[in-house]
Amino acid sequence: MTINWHDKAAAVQADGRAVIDGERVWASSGQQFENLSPIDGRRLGMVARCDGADVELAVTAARAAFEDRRWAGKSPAQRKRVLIRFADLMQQHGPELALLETLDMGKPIKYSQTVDVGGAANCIRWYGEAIDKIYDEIAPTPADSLALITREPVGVVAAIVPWNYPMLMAAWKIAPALAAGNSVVLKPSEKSPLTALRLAELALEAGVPPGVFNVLPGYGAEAGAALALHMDVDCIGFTGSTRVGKQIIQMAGQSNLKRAWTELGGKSANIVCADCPDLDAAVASAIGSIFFNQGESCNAPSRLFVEASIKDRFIEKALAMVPAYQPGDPLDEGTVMGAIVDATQLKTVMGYIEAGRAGGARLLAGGRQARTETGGYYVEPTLFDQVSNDMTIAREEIFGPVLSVLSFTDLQDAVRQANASTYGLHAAVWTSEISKAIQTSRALRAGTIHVNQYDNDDITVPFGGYKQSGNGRDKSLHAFDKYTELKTTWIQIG
Ligand code: TXE
Repeated sequence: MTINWHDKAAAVQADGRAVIDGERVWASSGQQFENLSPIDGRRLGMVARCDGADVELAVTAARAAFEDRRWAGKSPAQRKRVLIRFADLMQQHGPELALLETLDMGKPIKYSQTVDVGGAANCIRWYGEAIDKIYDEIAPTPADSLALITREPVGVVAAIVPWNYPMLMAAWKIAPALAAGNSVVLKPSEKSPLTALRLAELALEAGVPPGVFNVLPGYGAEAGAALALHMDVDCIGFTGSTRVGKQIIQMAGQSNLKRAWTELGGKSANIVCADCPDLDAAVASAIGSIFFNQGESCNAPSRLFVEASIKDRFIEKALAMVPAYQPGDPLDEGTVMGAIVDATQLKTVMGYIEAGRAGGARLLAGGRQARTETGGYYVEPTLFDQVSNDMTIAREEIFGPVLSVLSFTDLQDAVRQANASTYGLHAAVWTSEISKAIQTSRALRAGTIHVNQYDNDDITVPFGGYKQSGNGRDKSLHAFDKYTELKTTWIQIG
């Protein structure tokens, strides 16, 4: 069935009220902010501008829900059933959620449906399914004792998430946190609050008790900081910029030393050796991955290192692919690159393009705004050649559709340059030689190393970074480590 997204979009009336203790409410101050679509600048609705007072209400509700065990006290199998129902409801409401996501942050509707709704629902389902299959431990202590090692929920978890994958990043935090029995207060980005609010309603409908999952839209410096500083929040899971990640950890230390987990920026290196097994696949992946989500991905392979002997051929093939990524109307099913999230981010991206030019890199494609007549924010897919690792565009996270091409003659030197970054989120190497692949993978300091691909992903693998790309890991069973405490109960038996 084909959906007429434009008709549906015209009918959207966004509900920007917070969800606290199971109720849709405006901010207690009465303050609101405007939510504009980056597709065409149109107003989607007004959103509650929550601040410290609302954080107080939400944390109090979350704490009460945790203390009376209305959720934590359910058996893992009971929580599983509710979470699976929640995932089912997300899929049933898939078109609505996808449309909200696309209108709110500008990504193509085709990806909102598959990557965002599909990925987020799968994440909720996966943690729901996992939780009743995890056993606790007994330590190998002396015979006169029995030491139980059990996992308990940490209590009240705050989750602060960004705008690039609003629903998916929310799911990566709330799914393991809720499955483990915690209460959650989620603060979506002020740039993309709509799907998180809808998720909270669907969670209630699925049977997550009121107070267990609260959503507070608002600004970082107001609602976000109040959560990070709150004395009764036990744990905070953050995805966003490295700049704010550092503040989150400081605020945790300044307040109650809440556990602070951060998934931050990246400047991932994609190293293509001359013996790469399939040059066309390497080109398609390098181009597809940097322009996916308009380049607004923390793991985007934004530094491309190509071995000098194949560089000309590589670039020729890459340039042939670039026009396919020309930004289009995000509501058209055929569009593969959409709008940049807002005017601020557009300015940031254009500033980096200017810095690339001024720094001496050679602009091979793009470099300009597009679709300006729409009133939205679009940037052409942009390729810079002759980039060196010390240029601003090779050092700083652009978070836009801009690829920097560097070349190398010595693989060890390429690895050294790849590692010469404050970030360490993802990296890749393309080669036909297995020992070279493994040696390179071992030498690269990043949380995920891709070999002969960049695009594969799965909820079963951890996601997170080395160095200033953050700490802790989202996804996989390892995410439970962040949202549970280990308790030892030592029993004397003789
Ligand atoms: O992120 P912020 P912004 C990078 C990317 C982008 C840049 C700026 O390079 O260009 O960051 O984006 C909340 N206390 N990434 O400004 O500010 C904020 O409200 C508590 C990479 O949008 O880090 C939002 O919910 N919270 C990244 C969240 O933090 C605060 C994804 C992220 O916003 C706060 C996003 C404060 N003082 C941006 N200030 C990735 N790695 O995926 C802000 N927030």
